[in-house]
Amino acid sequence: MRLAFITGATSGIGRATARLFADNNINLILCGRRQGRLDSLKIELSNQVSVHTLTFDVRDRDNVIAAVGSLPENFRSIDILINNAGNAHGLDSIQNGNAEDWDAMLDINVKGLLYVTQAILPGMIERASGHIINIGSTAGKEVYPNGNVYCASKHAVDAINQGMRMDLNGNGIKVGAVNPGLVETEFSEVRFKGDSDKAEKVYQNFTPLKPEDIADIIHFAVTRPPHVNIADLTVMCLDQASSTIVNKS
Ligand code: NDP
Ligand code: 8X3
Repeated sequence: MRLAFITGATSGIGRATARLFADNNINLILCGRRQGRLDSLKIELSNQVSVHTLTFDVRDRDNVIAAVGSLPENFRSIDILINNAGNAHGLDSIQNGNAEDWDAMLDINVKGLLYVTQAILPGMIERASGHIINIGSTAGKEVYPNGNVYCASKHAVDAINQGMRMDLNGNGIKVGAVNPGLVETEFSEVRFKGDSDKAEKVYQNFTPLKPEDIADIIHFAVTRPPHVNIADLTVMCLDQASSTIVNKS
């Protein structure tokens, strides 16, 4: 059985991926900051697969290293890394932007992804085997008004995904990105700092993607034959044509 390490498993895309992987006999290391949610998910999925949880903030490099270093022997051979933890913080013009939001997005979405990857890669390189999936976004392919720094963080994920694939070429490790458009998760709740009305409006009057849709695509990517690597995949709901064009009629 393969073993997957999923960051941001407490919610949305990460949690849906954990559930689908469990349904398909992939053992799990589930990560996030909310210990209670990790505990519940472990209870839910432990009758299907082996589950280990790690509670850490991806922004804290020492914690990332300590968490990965604390893995028990039977959870050390990680086959799949899903670099999913991330969020938008705020939706403001550059002139009205909040520097703390900028720090959060760059520290979590970009530096956190790098810290986790750096902690896990040595084992994959040693075994000459592994699969890394970076969760980017349509915001990493185009910029939308007031999306400035979130879009920059996801453009960075796009660049890192390409760079990782080049640098790891010849090491037996697959690297690819899945770039979703609008997915109804806690994403907008976080972006709007708990303003549920504002968050709900983002997904009203059209049918957005569900986290399970993205989990399905991630599972497709990790079940291709050994010689096939999904390098870069963008997915939107039927009603979305770009970041700013969404059919809400
Ligand atoms: P959610 O808010 O539902 O989930 C975000 C996950 O990231 C949570 O499990 C959260 O766990 C984790 N996370 C956030 N900050 C940290 C941190 N500092 N340290 C560790 N874990 C953290 O959002 P989504 O599921 O939608 O987002 C998942 C990924 O998908 C993100 O990278 C996002 O940018 C991307 N994405 C989302 C889209 C959407 O429309 N929803 C579209 C395109 C991409 P916890 O709070 O427990 O730490
Ligand atoms: C999430 C999609 O359009 O809200 O990455 O930025 S969007």
